[in-house]
Amino acid sequence: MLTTKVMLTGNEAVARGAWEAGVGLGIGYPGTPSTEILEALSLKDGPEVCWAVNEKVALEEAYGAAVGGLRAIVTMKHVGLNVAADPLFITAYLGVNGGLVIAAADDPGMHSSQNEQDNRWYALHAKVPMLEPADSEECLRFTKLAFELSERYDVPILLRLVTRTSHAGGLVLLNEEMKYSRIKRDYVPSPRYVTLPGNSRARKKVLERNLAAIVEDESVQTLDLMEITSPEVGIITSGASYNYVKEVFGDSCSVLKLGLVYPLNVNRIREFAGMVRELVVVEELDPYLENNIKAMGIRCEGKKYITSFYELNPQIVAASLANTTLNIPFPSAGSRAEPAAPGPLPGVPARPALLCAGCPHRGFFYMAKKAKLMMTGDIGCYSLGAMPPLEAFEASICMGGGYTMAQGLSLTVPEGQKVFGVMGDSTFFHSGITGALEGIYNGRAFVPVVLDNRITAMTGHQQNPGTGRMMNGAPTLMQEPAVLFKAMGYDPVMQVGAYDLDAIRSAIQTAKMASGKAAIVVKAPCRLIRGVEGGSRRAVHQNQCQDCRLCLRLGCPAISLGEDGKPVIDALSCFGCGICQQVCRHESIYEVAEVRS
Ligand SMILES: Cc1ncc(C[n+]2csc(CCOP(=O)(O)OP(=O)(O)O)c2C)c(N)n1
Repeated sequence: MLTTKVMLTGNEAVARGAWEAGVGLGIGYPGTPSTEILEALSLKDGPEVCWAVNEKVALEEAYGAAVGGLRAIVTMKHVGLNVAADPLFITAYLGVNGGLVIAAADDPGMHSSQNEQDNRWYALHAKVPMLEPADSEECLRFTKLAFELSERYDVPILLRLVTRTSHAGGLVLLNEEMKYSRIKRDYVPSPRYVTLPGNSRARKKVLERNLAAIVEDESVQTLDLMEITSPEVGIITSGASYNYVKEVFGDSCSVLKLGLVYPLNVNRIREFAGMVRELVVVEELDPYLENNIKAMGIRCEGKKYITSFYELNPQIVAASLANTTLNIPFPSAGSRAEPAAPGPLPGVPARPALLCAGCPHRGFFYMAKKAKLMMTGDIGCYSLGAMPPLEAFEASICMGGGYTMAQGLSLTVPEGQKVFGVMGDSTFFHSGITGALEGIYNGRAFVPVVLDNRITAMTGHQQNPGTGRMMNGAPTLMQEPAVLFKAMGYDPVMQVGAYDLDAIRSAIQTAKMASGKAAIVVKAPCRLIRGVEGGSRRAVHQNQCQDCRLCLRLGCPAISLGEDGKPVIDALSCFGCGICQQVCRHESIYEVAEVRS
């Protein structure tokens, strides 16, 4: 066998594991830190790989493929599992045919997320076995095994990743001669796939039996690591936290690293607890392992020492256990730093996130603020429209919530006032359409707005139904939010160019006054899409500038104050969108004759 050692991120290794397992379908919705799993899988020959419109759709489609006998992997970020929770709970009851693996990546520390929910509770709650790899090698091995376990125990398997496992690189040994071979089981029609109470009552017993059996499975035993090196302190841990524990303590204390984090192997934990004097649980986020171990009647401590806030690292683990009564030697004394909250490094100025220079979202937000709209927002690049100086909307909750929250708010405002809701194109297709329909159905005083930049920008430019391309680049029907609004009954539906401030102003005005139900689509492609051309760059006539600083209220990173205190436009960052020229009241901003792209 010809093998090579390669460096893969955890996400790439999950993709490789799925490919080696003969996966027939990879499907998901983008979301940091999980996005690159499907992107890596799509580069391989063999499986069908695609972006779905949302996570619920992805899981349901994958489940259909699994029932038909294919192996399928579904990918999403942690909050995606909230969207997919309905089918998740049911698929555990119904059982699978081909292996079904759900790779969901948590984001402790909220590097790129709205919350830091600990998805291990989903496994417990939905009764879906969960594997948690600690590094890239395990990502590959655990993913591969997950498909076998799914088929053997007739349940979907959750693969829990966190930002560090997903994005960190690690060495993986690959069999160079391996070829893709799609696994397909026969489809056997059965009433068991129908969710009716009678079926589910019977299936629940099967599920409980299978959950008990999976813990005893021989191959599952290979997922845990029991390292007995000291009778004093034993640490129970899993996933990324294992790496921090090893970096701090090396072999100076005993460690039980759990690979199967639901259901827990009670006997193994009890055996380990019996071999050490004191038991400590080191885990990121919630006391999931700790609570469960305590519920087994085993004495241990965890959150008494280790914070449940944000991401752990070796420094935090070391500092948290340093000043305790635990008899625990610290081989690496240098790691006893104080825990630090996420934030800028000392001495580095904080730089708030900003929309890019030339971002097509900026003009609408500027005009919305001027029009003093009451507006709710959503999740995407355009979330930054809530930040100073744009400060265009007051609240946002989750994908799709931008429209529905606005409708609730509309019940609280004076008669005649309308509440606007704004979201991006990918978010509109993900879960905005149903909210827009709600607005028509219940006749809310609400105006839906789509900032349509023709791409899923926030997560790195994935295709969506509005781009007219599938994940593999093949053409498909290009969906237009304006057409969908019209079909629902919105009238007038106004589509305006994102860099045309007059058109945006008049669309907002019309929508405010319309007796019918108005909707607005603000359209221009994201300036970072390859091939999108900018306009002529702009510059400031320094002697004509009246220093009113209106242009600075756009929050464009290309515009700053020069040495003489007047605004200057950085020639390299300016995209030539021209909205600064439109807001300038003194004609002090002009086009420089040179085309940039
Ligand atoms: C349920 C859920 N799934 C995925 C994400 C990750 N995510 C955040 S914004 C976004 C897409 C934004 O795209 P779009 O609406 O087109 O706006 P843009 O970033 O292009 O402005 C995604 C996928 C999330 N936050 N929540």
